[in-house]
Amino acid sequence: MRIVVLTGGIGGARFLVGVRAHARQLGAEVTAVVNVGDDVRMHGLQICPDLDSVMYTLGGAADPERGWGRTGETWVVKEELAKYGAEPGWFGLGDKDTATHLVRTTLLSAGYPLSQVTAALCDRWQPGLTLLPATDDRLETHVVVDVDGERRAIHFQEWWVRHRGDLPTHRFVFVGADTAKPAPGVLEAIGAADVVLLAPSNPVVSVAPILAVPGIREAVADGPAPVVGVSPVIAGAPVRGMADRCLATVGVPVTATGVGTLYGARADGGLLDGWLVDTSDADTDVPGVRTRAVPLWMRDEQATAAMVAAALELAGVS
Ligand code: GDP
Ligand code: FO1
Ligand code: CA
Repeated sequence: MRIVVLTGGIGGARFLVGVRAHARQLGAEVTAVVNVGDDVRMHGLQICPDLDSVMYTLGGAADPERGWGRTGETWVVKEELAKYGAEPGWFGLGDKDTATHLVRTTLLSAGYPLSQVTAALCDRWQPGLTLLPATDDRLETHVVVDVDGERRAIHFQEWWVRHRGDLPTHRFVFVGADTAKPAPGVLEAIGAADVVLLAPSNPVVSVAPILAVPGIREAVADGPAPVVGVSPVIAGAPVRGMADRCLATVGVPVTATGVGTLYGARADGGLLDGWLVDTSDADTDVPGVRTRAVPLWMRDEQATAAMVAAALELAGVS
């Protein structure tokens, strides 16, 4: 069996731990198509937060408290940058993490595409599945906000990390998406999949930028594989992060029904055949979509693998 997962960073990474565990039992192959909209160049280094969250988590090296960056991290480079007054001071690059960005930036500068660079980094981390960036092209999420009485577009990281989303926010723009091409292997994996899963990732700033790459949404919506999404919202709240602020910006209720309706039914031009929600959201109703309620707290690998088993059953491929 071939499983494709569209995913963001921390939430998606935790989900993939369960996907990998269940896939091992089935002898299935997994491809994760990862958001690159969070990517940013800082201090001359190319940083890919969602790819790295997934790579470190599956490699057993992610900091469990923060969810991003490395376990056992030190911050000498950050402190030295601060002593130079180097901006941006609000974004922390750990020493171990910096080595990843140095290797990535060197390979990108030598002309290798991000997909090949990601594969090279994964040689070290052995994530146990194929990690593909949604695109090798530049695609950055920018956020249109009011700041100091002025309307401006700022980089997603400035919105998320510096301002914690706490600004009057009008919209998200996926800069470069119009002309981006799916990375090599993305359309092939979706076309050959037995099932496509939407991870319980932030639908607005993790999954939407993947789908904004021309060809990816179409490949999922019109492809042969059943599509099942897993709700990132439980009992009207995002489990962690700022999905509530993001959903409010695009006018979607912070409920499992709201997010399911945002993705929509395949039969009505949307994406979903099935929508997996938490037992506390058993009343979820998304027209045209089969809904099932199971516990969706990703407490540990076993609980998450059980979610994945339920998603495959809902897809009719278990
Ligand atoms: P990010 O890119 O690092 O923000 O991570 P993702 O976009 O992949 O995932 C973030 C989302 O994961 C959050 O909006 C949460 O709603 C969701 N999430 C985190 N933990 C859980 C969990 O245990 N269960 C479910 N269903 N969703 C979760
Ligand atoms: N998140 C923070 O809240 N503060 C940081 O200083 C920070 C630095 C950082 C460096 C590298 C990296 O890969 C991720 C980093 N993150 C940081 C997390 C990340 O920016 C966000 O959680 C995501 O982009 C949202 O998915
Ligand atoms: Ca992200």
